[in-house]
Amino acid sequence: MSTSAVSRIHKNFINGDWVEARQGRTFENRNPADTSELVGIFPSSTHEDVNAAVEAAKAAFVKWRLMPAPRRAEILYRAAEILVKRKEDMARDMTREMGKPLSETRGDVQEAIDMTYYMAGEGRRLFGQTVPSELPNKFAMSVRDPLGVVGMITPWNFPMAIPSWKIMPALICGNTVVIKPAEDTPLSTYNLVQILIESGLPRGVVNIVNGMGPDAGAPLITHPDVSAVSFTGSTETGRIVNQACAPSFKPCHLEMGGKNIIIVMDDANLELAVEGAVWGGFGTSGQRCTAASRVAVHAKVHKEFLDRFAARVKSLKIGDGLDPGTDVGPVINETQLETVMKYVEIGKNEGAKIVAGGHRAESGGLSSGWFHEPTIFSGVDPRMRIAQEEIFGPVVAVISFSSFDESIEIANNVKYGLSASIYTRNANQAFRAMRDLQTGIVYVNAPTIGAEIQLPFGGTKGTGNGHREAGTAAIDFYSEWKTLYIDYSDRLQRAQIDAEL
Ligand code: UN1
Repeated sequence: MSTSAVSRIHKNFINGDWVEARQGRTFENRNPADTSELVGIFPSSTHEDVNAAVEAAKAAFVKWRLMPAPRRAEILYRAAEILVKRKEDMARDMTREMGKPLSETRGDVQEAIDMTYYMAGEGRRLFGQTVPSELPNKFAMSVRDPLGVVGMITPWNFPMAIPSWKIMPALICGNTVVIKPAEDTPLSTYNLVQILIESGLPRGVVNIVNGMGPDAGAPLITHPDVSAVSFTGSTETGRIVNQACAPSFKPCHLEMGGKNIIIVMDDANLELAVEGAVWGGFGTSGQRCTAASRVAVHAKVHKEFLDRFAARVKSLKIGDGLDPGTDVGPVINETQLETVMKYVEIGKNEGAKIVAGGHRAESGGLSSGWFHEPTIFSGVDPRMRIAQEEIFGPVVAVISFSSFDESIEIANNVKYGLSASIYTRNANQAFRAMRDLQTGIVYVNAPTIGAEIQLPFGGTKGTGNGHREAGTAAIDFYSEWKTLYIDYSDRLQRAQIDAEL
């Protein structure tokens, strides 16, 4: 089945039915590479729709939590199989709705496939602990309980992968879901949930409510029947989500901004470091929370690196992501383009020097999309705003340093802590960097992007609030420990007090 190239009117998905928003309002989803192309029309929901979705998820939880996890897993396995078959169509839809090149949207769908298989496998694990009791004839163990209804708010840059990072672990643990996808990319969440439905997911277990943050997202996170919230997006919005969850102590997982760095030491393989900086800085047009928006280069190799980096970046082809020759697609929307252009001005005013790009890209048929040239600033002081603030666009700040310790200090001296990388051939330096970089993810001789789903994903400081997605770490968020003591001695045994056999 192909959903590509069909402009469709979409609905919310509540309790197994496709329904319009109660107030009948809609919004448009347009292709950022060519805004004359309408990808679809989606409902603009309010608290009434959220209430209906949460009610459905709450009712569905009663049975879903009791379905054995290996049975739940069978649905996920089937979904993964269908995803594999539809990968190309899903990737095309995604490129049309958010712009990144097909090779990358295929990767996004692949990440959802990987996560779905992985979490399906967890259906036969979900390990707890069995430990000896200190008392005789007593059994002690811990098991994982689901939380209930989980509310999810997902971003537009990984519109299938990130919903899968949240939905799949939530489901395998026995939770039910209400998801509000980003208003720029609702179609990819539809495609994912459609596949779960075809795989046999019972009614009400996953519900989609589309719309804007204040109208649909806010009532979701504050709803008393939503037991936990998972949010990926900006640090500013994450703070609002965190505060909204605080009064009721609602568990809340936040995955937020980054100001990730690639450190290039003087002994690095420069060719490799340049390729890493190009992919890390300009993959997804720099719109990854893991994007390498800072590159710190040892003074001894700074000039050579910069020359090569700038030459490579100038040769990148900007265009429609559906065109196989495209390296860099558009940014997501007009607001984001304006933000990028604003930061380019800020960088210039701060005294940094543009060595590649610097402008909106409009010639050669790009004027009807939100394109910006891949842009490099050199001569950047680490305190400048372009070296401190998340831009979320194709702008890289190159900083010079003269010692290993200085590079680590520069790396850590930002308010975010998602991902960092070092290019060096010196094992001692690599291990010191792994120890001292204050980020949730560290790469050696690879760029800051490209995390795999079987390990924890997330960051420190302004990037996160201590939780992680992916791998078994995700299971930790989507389940609650329950500790079980079974005394089969037939007498009162007092822990810490009675010791005799
Ligand atoms: C994101 O940018 O929000 O590690 C997620 C990576 C991808 C995921 C990025 N696997 O770059």
